[in-house]
Order: sequence, then structure tokens, then C-alpha cells
Amino acid sequence: MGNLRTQVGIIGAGPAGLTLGHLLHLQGIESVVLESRSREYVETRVRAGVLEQGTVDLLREAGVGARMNREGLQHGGVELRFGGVGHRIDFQELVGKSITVYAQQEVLKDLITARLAYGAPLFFEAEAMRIENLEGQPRIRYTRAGAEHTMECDFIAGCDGFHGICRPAIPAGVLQIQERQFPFAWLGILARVAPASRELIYTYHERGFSLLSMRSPEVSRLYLQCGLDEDIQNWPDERIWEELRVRMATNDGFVLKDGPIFQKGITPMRSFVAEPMQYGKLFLLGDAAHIVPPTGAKGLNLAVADVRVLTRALVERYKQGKMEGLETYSVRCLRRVWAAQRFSAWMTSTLHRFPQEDGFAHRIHLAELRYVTSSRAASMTLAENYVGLPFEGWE
Ligand code: RFL
Ligand code: PHB
Repeated sequence: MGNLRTQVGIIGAGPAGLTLGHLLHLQGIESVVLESRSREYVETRVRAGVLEQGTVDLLREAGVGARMNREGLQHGGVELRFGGVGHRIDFQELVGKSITVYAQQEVLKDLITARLAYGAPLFFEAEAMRIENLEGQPRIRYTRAGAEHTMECDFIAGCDGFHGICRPAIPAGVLQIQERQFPFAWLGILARVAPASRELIYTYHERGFSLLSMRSPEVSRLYLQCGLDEDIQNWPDERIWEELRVRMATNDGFVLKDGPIFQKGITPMRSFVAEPMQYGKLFLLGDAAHIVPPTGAKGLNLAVADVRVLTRALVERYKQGKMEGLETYSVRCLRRVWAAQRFSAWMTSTLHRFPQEDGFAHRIHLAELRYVTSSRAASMTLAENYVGLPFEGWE
């Protein structure tokens, strides 16, 4: 049983944990990152794809943006499609910002490469089992290579995702959970075929939502709304393409070419917030504290926004001895979290079909989308939320 000591013990090597570890390193603050999975697993897990401009700027300023600059796809707008017609929301023209399509696992590869290059501790297949003494000098008990270890830290950053151990370590009477489960899921695929559009297409159709995204000029990422308890066995490749074609069809003959599907998965749609996001010396970041349905493409970006707030607070604490940033961490993060919850719930409700919806509900969806795409004020509201709200005023 070995003992380790560090300033910030980081549990989880997802976007939250690795970005935090990197920013702290740049500020001369020590950390150890523990990750229960293997490096290969973390670097190949398929998840998010859309980075807000603020996330892109942060990664660039932190010196880990070189490959993203070369390989990321910059988009100045998205298309909303309904009633067989596409409408472009022009982010650049409306709010002067863009988004970048660059896969989450590519961001993680870049952060892992950077961390290993400067030799900061990052342990894969090291699982945190318990965290203790959160109100005093906190400890992490973890296992690595079959042995048990203890790590003493000044602070613990709970970056261990929705199913991690950190959030449940906060006493039940302290936490308040706000939650909403949507009555549908997304079936997502990766296919080796050139994207049928240069930009993302969000489609509302009477048969349900669909989304065209991409990972590269050769790889398409597509999603379609399906039932909550859908069995992926019921979705052979031909059925997926057929359903996507029906939903994405336009009056002017849009063509969706198919190609080999090499990844398939079903994602439930959930909104979840744990308040407060801190307890004693423990701070929760990213999915450990909050989940948004993927329709607004906010999950990874919110994780990075939490990292920004905590880094600043830790720098103040270590360099100036000020505690105020740490004490207000949760309050400042939650403002942005709830803004993103509102937007994600709105995008989700507007673009999906709910069970038992009638013709009235269908026409309300269409009217809402027509309003969003024809009123400049409404288009701008969508644009400024999609590209990411500014940091000033939200922290
Ligand atoms: P993660 O990525 O889940 O990382 C947590 C890490 O902690 C590890 N872990 C532990 N390690 C040590 N000891 C323990 N006891 C541990 N328990 C857990 C886990 O192995 C894991 O490596 O959380 P983080 O860092 O908060 O990042 C959050 C994002 O991953 C998530 O919000 C996004 O992927 C959500 N999301 C999207 N977000 C966007 O911003 N834009 C998008 O376009 C977008 N699309 C998506 C998405 C999520 C999706 N799925 C599959 C949920 C599309 C999909 C389909
Ligand atoms: C993706 O490319 O995976 C993606 C894009 C937009 C979303 C969700 C996921 O809203």
C-alpha cells in the first residue's frame, strides 16, 4: 500500500479532468489524475463533437490547439430543416462567432499527449474507490495494478462523470437533485461516407428528430430519435438509412448517400443537476454534477466552463491565499449550467416528437421553428446560445 501526496487530486480523465490538470500545470499547481479505464478506452470512446468558440479559444490559449486548428472543421452556421425545407442560422452574421467540429476523443488525445510530455502524473486503470475526510485533509483511496493506495490532497476535483463516486460522497441531506428524463433516445452512427452537407442539419419531422453531423470529410455522424427502450438489434443498417432519408427529405430532392456503418449506439436523453457542486474540499465538474440532453451540444463545453471557474479559484487560493473564488465556485458554475439546461431543454422539446402528440402539437413545433428561422431576434437567441454564452455575466 503506497502513499502519495498532491495539491489537487483529480478523479477522471475525461474532458473535465484532463483540461483541469493541464490548466493547473500551466499555473504551477500540482495534480494527479486517476482514471479507471485504459488509455486506449479513453482515446476511442465516441461522444461529443461540437466545440463552442470559447472552448476552442481556451484550448488554443493553453497550447493544445495545434491539431484541432489543422483538423477541426469550423462552421459559421447550422441548418434547421422542417416541412421539407432547410433554413440556415448564420452564426457569423448574427453573433460573429463559430463552432468547431472536432471529436471529443481527439481533444482527449491532445491533452493526454501534452500531459505525458511534461511528465505530470496521469494513471490509467487506477480506480478511485472512496474519498474521505472532505471537510479536513481529504484522501482518495484507489486501486492500481491490484494494489490499494491512498492519496492525500489539498482538494479533490470530482471529474468522474455521471456514474462516478464523487457526487454520491456528498451527504444526502446536502445535495439537491433536479432531474428530467425525456421519453425518447438517440440512435447514433458513424459511417464511412462523405457528409451530405458541409454544416450540421437538425431536422424536425412528424416521424421524429434527426441530426446530420460529421467527424471529417470522409466520416458522417448521424443520429435519429428512437424509443426509450429501443433494441439496437431492431435497427439493421438499411433501416437506419431508410429512416434518415424519410426524415431528412426535402422538396428539392436532398440526397443522403449511405456507406458502411462502423459504430452504433443508443443514448438516453436526460437533464440532471446536482446542487451545490461543492462540499468541503470536494468540487464536482462536468457530468459528475450535470447532464444535458445532447441536442444543444453543451455537455463537453459545460465541463470546460466548470474547469475555467475552478482553475481561477485555485490560482487565487494558491497565489494570493484568497478563498472567495472557491467558496463561490458552485454559485458561479450553476448560472451557466442552468442557462445551458434551459437552452438544451428548449432545443430538445422543439425538435423532437413526444409520445401521443396530436396534430395541434405538430403544428406548434412547426410554428416555433418557423418563428426561430424567420425572426432575426429569435435566430439571434438561438445563435448566441449555440455558439456559447459569453463568460462575463455568467460566472
Ligand atoms: P466523462 O467524459 O464521462 O469522463 C469521466 C471519466 O471519469 C472516469 N471515472 C473514474 N476514474 C477513476 N475512478 C473512478 N471511480 C471513476 N469513475 C469514472 C471515467 O472512466 C471517465 O473517463 O465526463 P466529463 O469529463 O465531465 O465530460 C463530459 C462529456 O464527456 C459529456 O458531457 C459530453 O460527451 C456530452 N456530449 C456532447 N457534449 C458537447 O459539448 N457537444 C456535443 O456535441 C456532445 N454530443 C455528448 C454528445 C454525449 C453523448 N453521449 C454518448 C452521452 C453526444 C453523445 C452521443
Ligand atoms: C455530434 O457531432 O456528435 C453532435 C453534434 C451536435 C449535437 C450532438 C452531437 O447536438
